Amino acid sequence: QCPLLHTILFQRKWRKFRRDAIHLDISESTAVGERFSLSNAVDPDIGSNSIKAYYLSENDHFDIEIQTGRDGSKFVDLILKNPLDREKQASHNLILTAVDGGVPARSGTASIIVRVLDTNDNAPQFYKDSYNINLTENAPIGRLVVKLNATDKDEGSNSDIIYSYSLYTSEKTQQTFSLNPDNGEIRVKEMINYEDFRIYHMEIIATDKGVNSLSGKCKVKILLTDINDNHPEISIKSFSSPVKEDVPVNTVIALEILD
Ligand SMILES: [Ca+2]
Ligand SMILES: [Ca+2]
Ligand SMILES: [Ca+2]
Ligand SMILES: [Ca+2]
Repeated sequence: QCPLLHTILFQRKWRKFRRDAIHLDISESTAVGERFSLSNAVDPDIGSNSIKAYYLSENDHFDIEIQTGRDGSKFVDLILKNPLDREKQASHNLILTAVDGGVPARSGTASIIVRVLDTNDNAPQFYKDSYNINLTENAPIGRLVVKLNATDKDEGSNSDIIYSYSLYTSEKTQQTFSLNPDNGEIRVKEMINYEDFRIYHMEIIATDKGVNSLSGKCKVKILLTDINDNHPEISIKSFSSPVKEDVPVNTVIALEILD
């Protein structure tokens, strides 16, 4: 049989809904049981009075429920039967089929495109819980120590992150190392000296900019490594009795070397 003729026959038999696609925006936090009207999807040519049944394509999240009005017309609602998760599936494509009571029965289909809207239900997460970083003392001011990177599975401002020191981070540490709130870069802010202080502990918080903001934490330990930057100090001990004038050359008086 001619494929083109077959297609034409097929199109005649299958009537169309008023709209080919129904677009619904549904928040991922929508409660199970919530309903969304699909009634205006029906083609007036079929006539809601004559519709006998609706069918929804098989899926994990939605059901339909049909209600009959006083005049016998049928209304169809889409009902959420399982919670949505935008981070797992951001859109759902369903097919709604309406069948009328004629002989032979006529039917039509419309696609339902559900876009899942984001809510802030994921906290920012650092790649690791803790970082140990070795840093040579006397590193120049402005030197990058580490760039932290936290990610957030949500969308838009729900996933935009601000970095900050937690209260656990001492003032001295905060004075010595700067933290860029926008990009998570930690840089040397003050002269660092191994002989003064060897380990800095910090805790960084990543907070998202969502309405009910969520946050994640990580610990950073900066260990200074020594370089030989101290000249030996020489002190000459004084004796109770002065050195005699006629002391022979090469006699050791007293030397103490401190480093
Ligand atoms: Ca989610
Ligand atoms: Ca978030
Ligand atoms: Ca989300
Ligand atoms: Ca040193």
